Amino acid sequence: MTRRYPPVSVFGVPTDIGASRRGASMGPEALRVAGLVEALSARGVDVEDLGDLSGPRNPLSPPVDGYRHLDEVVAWNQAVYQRSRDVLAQGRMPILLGGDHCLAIGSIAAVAAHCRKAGKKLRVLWLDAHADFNTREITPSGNIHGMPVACLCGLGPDALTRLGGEAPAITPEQVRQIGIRSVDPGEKRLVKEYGLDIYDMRYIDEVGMRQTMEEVLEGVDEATHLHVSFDVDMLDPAIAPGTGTRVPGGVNYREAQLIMEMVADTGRLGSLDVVEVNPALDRRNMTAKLAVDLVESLFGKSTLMRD
Ligand code: B3U
Ligand code: MN
Ligand code: MN
Repeated sequence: MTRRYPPVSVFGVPTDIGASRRGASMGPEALRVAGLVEALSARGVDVEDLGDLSGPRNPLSPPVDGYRHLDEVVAWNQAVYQRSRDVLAQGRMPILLGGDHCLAIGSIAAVAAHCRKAGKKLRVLWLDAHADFNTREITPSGNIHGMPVACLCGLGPDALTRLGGEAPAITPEQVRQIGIRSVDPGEKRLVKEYGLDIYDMRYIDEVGMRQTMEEVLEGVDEATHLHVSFDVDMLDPAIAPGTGTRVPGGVNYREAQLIMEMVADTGRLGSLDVVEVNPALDRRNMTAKLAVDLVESLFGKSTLMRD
């Protein structure tokens, strides 16, 4: 059986505004150079590349009231929100090439608004080494790429929590986090308080990736829209060194492939972010190439039975 995928619109969001190390702004080109668009079209996907969004430059300022570069982060996310909604309204699947992870505030707010309108159930798979659930009170850095899940769940400044008008955009029950292994002390308390469903590395070690993904995907049905927010720092730094906040002990190659294959098998992938690729820290574009390899699996490449 050949699985049919909806048409895809890829766009780049070349910024590192939410991070403290520069370089993720080069991520979109690195992913293109690694052949992302060609790989999708080789899978038979109808894919267009809309080019890059633009936004303010990184002023490299210190945090103000707990947030670094809030105005600039808002400007980028307004652009991401609008472009994502436009793509979804055309019946196409947005694939956002980051850029740092603060951009998921705009993309997921747009997907949530789209799902509400279309009567779809949204589930967000957050693939990351970090929980990204900080707030201005507890952040160790002021970096907003450590806050997107909290903002989406309504914890944060109005300009980010209300991008789509309503707040919160999503509830913690809609989120499954996979690959987590670095959570700050205050953040730990907050994820417990909000009941986030976290499949951390210890859990993956103990039960294996197959059972983890079965649990992650439990209840997904025809009415479900799956949004995958893929921070490449979920991967072990040995195979993915090109990212700003590397944490040892990450997801290995086979486990990462299985995540993507099991998502592909559901046939419910509706939108995707690929974020935190930092070519300045990479070796021969290997992190971008691996990300492309994994995106191919998300589109059914290695699922022999369904090809
Ligand atoms: N939790 C830390 C580090 C971090 C979060 N996300 C990334 N790094 N990429 C923070 O600064 O919030
Ligand atoms: Mn992240
Ligand atoms: Mn991360």
